[in-house]
Amino acid sequence: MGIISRGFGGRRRESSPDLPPGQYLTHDFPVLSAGPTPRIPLDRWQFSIITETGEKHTWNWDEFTALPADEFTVDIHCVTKWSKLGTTWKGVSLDTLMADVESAADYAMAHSFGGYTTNVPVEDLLDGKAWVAYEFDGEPLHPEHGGPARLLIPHLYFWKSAKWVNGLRMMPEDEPGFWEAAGYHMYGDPWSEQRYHGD
Ligand SMILES: Nc1nc2c(c(=O)[nH]1)N[C@H]1C(S)=C(S)[C@@H](COP(=O)(O)O)O[C@H]1N2
Ligand SMILES: [Mo]
Repeated sequence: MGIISRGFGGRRRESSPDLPPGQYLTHDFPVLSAGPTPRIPLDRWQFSIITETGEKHTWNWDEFTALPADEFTVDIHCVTKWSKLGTTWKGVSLDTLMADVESAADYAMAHSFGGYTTNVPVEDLLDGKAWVAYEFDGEPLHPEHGGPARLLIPHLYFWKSAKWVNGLRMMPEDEPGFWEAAGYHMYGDPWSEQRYHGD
């Protein structure tokens, strides 16, 4: 529930206790992409997890969408300061995808069609905290928002939620992904405003 407060000049600004520091509420769904939107036909889509020993687990679209999926409602927070509360998704949890993966690695690099990467600690992927999502608001995820499927890690800034995700590479040591190498924070907790390197 948003709380409406009226600022000087009568401009309405919304705030909410669910809003991390420095964020404002938005009701539309901005599109933020570092490059063009890749179009991936479902018969060429696949998702792979590659462990630190080189073992590879791969799902094609039919195998992936046959896995048990969750419907969940979460808040999302972009480092450019917009937040969107109560977004509803359907996707396969990383717990499900990692169930048969034998790995002792503490970090993972998410990889996307188009070349985007982002790093995340494995513990932030597990215990119901992250999904590979393929529906938004009851409809197939639009390509602009990462369809056919995107990573969703709502408790971290939204740049960690790799659109058009096609795999995870398990890493014993943390390594920066695309934005992290350009100065964004290695972890990205919105509640402690870990926006940039050094925050
Ligand atoms: N593959 C890919 N994933 C990405 C990005 C990107 O440029 N490429 N941008 C990130 C950033 S900075 C944000 S805020 C969100 C934006 O998601 P949206 O376009 O669905 O709002 O996607 C994240 N995932
Ligand atoms: Mo972002």
